[in-house]
Amino acid sequence: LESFDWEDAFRFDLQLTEDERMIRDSARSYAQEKLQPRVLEAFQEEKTDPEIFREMGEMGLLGITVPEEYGGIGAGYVSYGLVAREVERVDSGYRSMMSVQSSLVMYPIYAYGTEEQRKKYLPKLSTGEFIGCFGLTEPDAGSDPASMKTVAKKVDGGYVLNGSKMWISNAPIADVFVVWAKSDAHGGKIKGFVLEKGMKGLSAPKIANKLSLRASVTGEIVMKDVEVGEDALLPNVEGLKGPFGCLNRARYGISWGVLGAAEFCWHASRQYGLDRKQFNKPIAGTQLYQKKLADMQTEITLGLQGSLRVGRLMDEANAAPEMISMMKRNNCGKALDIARMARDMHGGNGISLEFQVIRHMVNLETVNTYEGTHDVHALILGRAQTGLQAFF
Ligand code: TGC
Ligand code: FAD
Repeated sequence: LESFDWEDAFRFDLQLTEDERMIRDSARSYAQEKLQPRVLEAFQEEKTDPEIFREMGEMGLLGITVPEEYGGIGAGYVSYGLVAREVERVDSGYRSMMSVQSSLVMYPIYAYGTEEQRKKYLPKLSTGEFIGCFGLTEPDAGSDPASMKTVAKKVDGGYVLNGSKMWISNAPIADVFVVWAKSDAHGGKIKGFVLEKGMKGLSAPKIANKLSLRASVTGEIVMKDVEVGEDALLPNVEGLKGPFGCLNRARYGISWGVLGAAEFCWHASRQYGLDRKQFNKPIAGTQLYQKKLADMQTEITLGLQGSLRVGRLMDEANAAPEMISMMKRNNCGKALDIARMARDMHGGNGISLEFQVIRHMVNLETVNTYEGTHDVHALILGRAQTGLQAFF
């Protein structure tokens, strides 16, 4: 029998193409060399450096599945997942910044926009010159986005938007706002609009004092009689399947990203257990400690195989949203368990910023909630196998 690599139990690397490994390695170098050194301060001070978008753009990490003519690199969804894993190995907030820009702003403009909209926004979003945000959630419409109150009223030459969005990643520093509203000109159906910073009546106040995802800025979007031209409408989609088409991609990326955070926690716990002695021996030499390490290794290994499988199906255009729900739910839940375990295994040191596991732990609380909570994805999977919806 061949040897066992504890870090790569199922020889994951052998399942990747050379291009995928190259993209993964360059994302890893960027994340470790440029993001890791600033994350402790960013998290502690609750500061988001907009320059990170420029850097990610330069590294080709924004909108990597978008074709080259619009500034992407036309890579596949496995590559996108690998990048998310490397960025989130440092911090879920940095992966959030990247995935909102890529899946929730560039993707809808590419998939639902006109040629003019693509040319106007995508190249600048891909370099990070423009920062984007995605407004679906509202104060009274989170898990149930169909109950949104934001409206777009048809007027001569365009629309007037009114409403407010809540918990929006990147909003306070955004130049481009993809906002979903019920449009009277479309029978009250949900339509997407692209708004720009500086429009009269548009503001995006920061939500301060988050105790999770502190390196990624979050805000509201307030729209008071915001007038836009016809050219702000994303014409090629209608109804909830518009925002969900974007969420499928972002949720899939999250299923990879959280495993990066989990791997950080696992590796840190292993090393800590080898270095830390109690009762005259390394704590990694105790049975309970090793059981926890074995659980971490197993869940991460299985989670990676699941996300890789879904990624391959996405690249073959043969993936169903329920597959993504399964991997988003499983991997977020498992990563959160792993981070909580890592926090415990570090003892008192586990609560300090310096050892980092508690930062991952509190971040993953958000990731388990946004893009469909753990329980909402259970209901999606329950509906798919019983034919009975249990949302209400
Ligand atoms: P339902 O009746 O299920 O569907 C309504 C219409 O939408 C279509 N659809 C989908 N299309 C594509 N992909 C999917 N995954 C889809 N899911 C549904 C569906 O076919 C239908 O189309 P049509 O043409 O028949 O009208 O809708 P519902 O109202 O019963 O939905 C229930 C539920 C719970 C499944 C759904 O609303 C849900 O997933 N809720 C969670 C909300 C959510 O994920 N919000 C995310 C906000 S964005 C965010 O969190 C960004 S954080 C980013 C970061 O910082 O990284
Ligand atoms: P609720 O929907 O009120 O849920 C509260 C609890 O009730 C949860 O446990 C949930 O599982 C449960 N629940 C709800 N409905 C049911 C049901 N039918 N059956 C059983 N249990 C149920 N949104 C955006 O649009 N864009 C963004 O960029 C964005 N970024 C975010 C960044 C951060 C830091 C955070 C925290 C959130 C962000 N969100 C964003 C919002 C996020 O998607 C919502 O918080 C999420 O969808 C949950 O909605 P809610 O907070 O209203 O919770």
